[in-house]
Amino acid sequence: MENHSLYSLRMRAAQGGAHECGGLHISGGERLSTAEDVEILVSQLLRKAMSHSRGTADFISIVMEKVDQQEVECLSPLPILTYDVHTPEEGRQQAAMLLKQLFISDTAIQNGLDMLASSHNWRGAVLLDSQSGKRIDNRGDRGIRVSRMDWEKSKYHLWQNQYPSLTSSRIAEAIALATKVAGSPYTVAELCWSDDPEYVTGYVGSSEMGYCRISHLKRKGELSGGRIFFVKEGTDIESYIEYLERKPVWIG
Ligand code: WAQ
Ligand code: MG
Ligand code: MG
Ligand code: MG
Repeated sequence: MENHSLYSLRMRAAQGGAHECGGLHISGGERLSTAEDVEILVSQLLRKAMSHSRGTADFISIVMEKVDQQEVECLSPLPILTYDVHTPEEGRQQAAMLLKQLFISDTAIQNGLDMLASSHNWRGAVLLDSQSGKRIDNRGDRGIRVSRMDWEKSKYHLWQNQYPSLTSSRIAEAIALATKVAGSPYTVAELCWSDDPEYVTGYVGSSEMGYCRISHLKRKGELSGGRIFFVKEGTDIESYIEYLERKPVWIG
């Protein structure tokens, strides 16, 4: 008999011991998988953990959990825009302009940019109130890890044909994450750049403006990077986090 179950796969890798023992975050990944694809996706996650520009992992955890099919939601990928800038300073100015257009306060924008610029060992995202600019989660460096989202395979192939220049697993993962995050009515916007030293492109994501890629948000070689979610005032934080961590979403 065919197995139509769905599984959530989550990987996290660190160096110098597990994250909770003070290890440096190397890599993470989350996939949503049909039963027949589980082995392939687990080996992709392992490969990601074991060949990473942030360093060699000596702790890798992969967790697999069955997901309730009834809860799955489908979201169309955010539309893509690219801003070509020449320096990280120009890139951060562009990011600030986009965030301002979404009515995020100057204080919140500045706090978000400062926190990302000085981050070096974040595993998940930080939640900021989009008006006061105050941090509203209490997860420390662990942050909130958005999980249970992935591209629907056939839809991804169609999307790839439309955007042949954006074919990389990194971009696919970022769009899936940004789409799920923007899918909550409590998200005003997301600001992201990678913590991988060689990757300097980041984005501002929102349901209003889409996935706005910015070619430079940091200098090559820097280890800073992470994600800030700017959240509406008065959001019920617990149910927002429950959506981010637990709600299964197909992108396509
Ligand atoms: N949930 C929450 N935060 C996450 C997650 C997640 N599932 N995955 C990563 N992060 C946070 C965490 O703090 C990481 O350290 C940080 O983001 C960066 O993750 O060209 O590659 O996987 O369009 O290094 C964006 C631009 C690339 C792509 C982002 O991020 C493009 C990237 P990375
Ligand atoms: Mg990633
Ligand atoms: Mg939204
Ligand atoms: Mg990274």
